[in-house]
Amino acid sequence: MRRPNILLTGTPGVGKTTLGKELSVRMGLTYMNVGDLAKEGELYEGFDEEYECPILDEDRVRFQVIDELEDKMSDGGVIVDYHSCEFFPERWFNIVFVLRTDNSVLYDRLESRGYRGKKLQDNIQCEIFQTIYEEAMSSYKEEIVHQLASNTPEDMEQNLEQIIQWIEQWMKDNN
Ligand code: DAT
Repeated sequence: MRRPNILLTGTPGVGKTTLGKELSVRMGLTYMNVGDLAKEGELYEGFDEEYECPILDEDRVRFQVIDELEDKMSDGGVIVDYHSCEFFPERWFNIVFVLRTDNSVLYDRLESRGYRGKKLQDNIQCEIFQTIYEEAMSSYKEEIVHQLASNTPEDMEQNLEQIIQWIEQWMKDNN
């Protein structure tokens, strides 16, 4: 039985992890959080004092993580969660969802996550400039990239239902 691979992307705090984990439970898919893989592998190249967080070694994330994921991706049925999307092989994903959150809502979420100052401002700006959406549109075929509003629990439920419907249709069409 073939199953699709799904990319969930968007600015930190938009709800990728919450949605991805719930989707994996409901559909029996494998959830992979690339940020967590980088943390587990300690793929860092220093510490950013201003951001008060480790600096990811993007090259090692690219190569090590991609190597690690490659086999899983070819089996299908994987949900990948990451706040960037340009360095994954395009062929991995059957569909890409970019979650979007209104500025004031995102501000509160990131503040309660402990983000302050420049780190908070930069992430809000990333969302205002729809940076990740544009990155997705230039990295994948436009027709497989979809934006989903992710402000309220009702949005999340609606998004889950929509994605599940899409998965079920994909499995009918591809098996
Ligand atoms: P991300 O993985 O994109 O960084 P998250 O899943 O950790 O985001 O969510 C950040 C916070 O927002 C977390 O406290 C859960 C909450 N949240 C996520 N999606 C939501 C939604 N649709 N409605 C209300 N709260 C949501």
